[in-house]
Amino acid sequence: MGRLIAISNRTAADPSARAGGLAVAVWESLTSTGGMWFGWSGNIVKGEPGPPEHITDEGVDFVVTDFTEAEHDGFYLQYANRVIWPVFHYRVDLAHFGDTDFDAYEKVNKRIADMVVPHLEKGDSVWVHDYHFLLMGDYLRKGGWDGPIGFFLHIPFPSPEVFRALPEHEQIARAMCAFDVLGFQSENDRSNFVQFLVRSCDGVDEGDGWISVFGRRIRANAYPIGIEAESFAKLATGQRAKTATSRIGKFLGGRKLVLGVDRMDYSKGLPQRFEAVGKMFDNFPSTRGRVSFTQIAPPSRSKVEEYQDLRVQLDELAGRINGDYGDLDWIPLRYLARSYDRKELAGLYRIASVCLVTPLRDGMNLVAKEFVMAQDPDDPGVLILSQFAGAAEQLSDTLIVNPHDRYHVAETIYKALEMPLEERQERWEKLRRTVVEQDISWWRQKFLDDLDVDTC
Ligand code: ADQ
Repeated sequence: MGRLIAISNRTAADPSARAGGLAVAVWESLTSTGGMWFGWSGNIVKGEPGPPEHITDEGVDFVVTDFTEAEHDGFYLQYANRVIWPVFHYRVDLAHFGDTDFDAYEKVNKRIADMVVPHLEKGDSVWVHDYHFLLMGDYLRKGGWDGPIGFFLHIPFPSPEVFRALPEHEQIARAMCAFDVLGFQSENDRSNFVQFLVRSCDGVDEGDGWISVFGRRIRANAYPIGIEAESFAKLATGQRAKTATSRIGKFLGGRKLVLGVDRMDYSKGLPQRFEAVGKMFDNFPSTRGRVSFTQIAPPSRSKVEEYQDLRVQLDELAGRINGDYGDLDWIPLRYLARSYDRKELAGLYRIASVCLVTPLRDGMNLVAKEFVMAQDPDDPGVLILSQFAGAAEQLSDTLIVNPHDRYHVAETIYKALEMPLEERQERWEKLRRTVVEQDISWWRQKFLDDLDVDTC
């Protein structure tokens, strides 16, 4: 059985990063096959970085490197997060196409590839993660590696027209075809990628995921990422969850909770969501004083200007909505710019009558799946899901909305709040089954089977 070699920007070398689903899935694969995990240490250094640090934990060898200030800025903050992230989320208007950032992106991809190649042995399979490393396959090949390389994109792949807005799209597409198996979150993303190859690169779609392009045969498929479904359900009835439920219960005082949980990111559609909630209080006066909306949104990438602007916009909107609708004994909209422990989140999901997952674009969105698993089967809440989240392909039995249509979102929240118990249970049972069947282990296995990695 060959080893699995993982490459991602952040690794689970830091035990606190191990709680997330992805870290768990990759970790499980590595401990079962034996393997290595390469990435960034999380440190930024002045001057040249020292030699990579080796850490061994439970049979997994981590090799992590520091970034220089120039790498962290050009590769991470600029090209990855101010070019690829906005363009792949259909926000070309927010992209900053600098002169030198792609150079930094190329150099970091090459430097990490050069760090990996000497460790590779015959029989190994490489699994590269996410938009930071779109060029990694090409550099591994140039470094002499001809064994299998898989790639999984956690964010959307945009439509060909939008992808073409990226000045370096040709180089990126060609480099991506050095991977053997390319995994996308949804059929929609997969089809965008394949359409680009067929229309712009003379690729031939041979069916069943196979594509001939640039003299190679590669596979592109949808592998929707899942969560650790059963264990998340257990968290929702644990002590820590109950404490969180009782704390928010005191605040609610019998009112119904409408909940949002997101990283503070412009892709998540938070201003549009706040406005829709305002519209609901406006158009459905019976909800006033009876319903409270709480949005949990820890700031992320706060060194990037667009994220700072979003924070200001949300602060203003929250103030305005509370000013317009609030009363002496009622706060219509609460917005908590901090993160909570997963166990506490599970409790909040469980007590919520409605969860709003309304991104303008999202690769998958795991909050939607976590909310489903946290519900009480005797009295499940209702998930309202954006048609632009990858999760909408799997969770089509829930209430699906266009997040730009504030009136319709407002109406849907009202409909969810009024939904009879029987309908809520029927819908929830279908969602639960999907989330349990297509959990994180299912996702990992499906991908690694296609990459032909033998795991036990
Ligand atoms: P993200 O954009 O980070 O992930 P998401 O899928 O929703 O988005 O995952 C967020 C995770 O962070 C969830 O597990 C959630 O519980 C947690 N989280 C969110 N807000 C939190 C808060 N306030 N406090 C504590 N925890 C919080 C990227 C892509 C997604 C894709 C995932 C996985 O953008 O589309 O689903 O990767 O592939």
